[in-house]
Amino acid sequence: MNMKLSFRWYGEDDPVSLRYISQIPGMRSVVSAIYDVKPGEVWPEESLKKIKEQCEANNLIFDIVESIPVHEDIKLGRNNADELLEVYCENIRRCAKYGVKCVTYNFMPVFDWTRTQLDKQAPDGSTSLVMYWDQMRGLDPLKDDIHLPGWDSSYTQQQVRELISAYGELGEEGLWKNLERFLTKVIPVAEDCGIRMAIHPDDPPYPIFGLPRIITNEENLDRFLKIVDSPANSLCLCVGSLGCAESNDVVAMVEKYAKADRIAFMHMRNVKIMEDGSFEERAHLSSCGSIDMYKIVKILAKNNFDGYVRPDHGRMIWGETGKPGYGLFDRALGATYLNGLFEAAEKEYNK
Ligand code: DNO
Repeated sequence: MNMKLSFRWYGEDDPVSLRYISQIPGMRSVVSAIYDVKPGEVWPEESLKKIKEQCEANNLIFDIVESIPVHEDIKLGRNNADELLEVYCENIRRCAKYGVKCVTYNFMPVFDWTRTQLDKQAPDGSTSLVMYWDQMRGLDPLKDDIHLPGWDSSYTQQQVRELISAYGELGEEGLWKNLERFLTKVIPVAEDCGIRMAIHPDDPPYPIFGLPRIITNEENLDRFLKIVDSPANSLCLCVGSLGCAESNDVVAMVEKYAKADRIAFMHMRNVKIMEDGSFEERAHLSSCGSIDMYKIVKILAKNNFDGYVRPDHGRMIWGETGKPGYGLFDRALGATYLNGLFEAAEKEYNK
């Protein structure tokens, strides 16, 4: 196959073992990161070496990192941003030294993905992550002491308040400016060491709590790609993140950016958009959600996509417990489904 099938692994504490991951048919690459180092610190080489060796011992390749987190002070353009950018570049060099070819990151202020419930039960007894507006409305992180799933729980309520007001002052254009500074510094380093940087879209792709969110739609993705016009400055095209806003035509986006060779990594997950704009994460199959997975895979195959693909969040099924979205069973089913779609599409288009 052209595409490189991968699976996210959270390191030795992950209840899903590399051995089990290696038993999934067609599995090639492991997506991981160094989790015991704070954003803004250098990743120890021994830790990278260890993951590489553990993967190799299981016949897997550690060549994709998700994520090297971007420190809030870089996003806010604070005085220490240059120093932190130096550390970021050093981490890219170190990853490259141990065989990494693609690094995923995001530029979301304060919070990564936002959901209101991690274990919403479907009629069949499976559970998944959801974002319901009825649960979301009325929450105000400036007033209430709330911690939504997906947020960095190491912030105190006071720190969250300060960050939110700092981003309020910065605004969208300020965030763009700091992203530009990040890319201008980081992309040449990535180019030099053969790494493609893949930005993850904001999830969900609209402002939450008045925080600026900029990696959200086609217009903004175009703007992002133009800042540094190089394959090293690419997208992690997460169909579930972009696809949970009805206004985004994800299929058209995949087509445009695959043609331009600006997708380094595909996150494949299905979501069902509800009438009021809420959404539920669903099984990977097209028929289970709002996204046509087969159309997307056909477009990738037509464009000879040879980047990384991973089955993104799965439901919890068959009594499995573990990290919400990141169990073994449903993601393995997702992988198998994707293998089927890709085999069919690649044979069709690459005769
Ligand atoms: C959610 C993930 C994100 C992603 C980061 C990339 O499950 O897709 O947390 O890893 O946004 O930096």
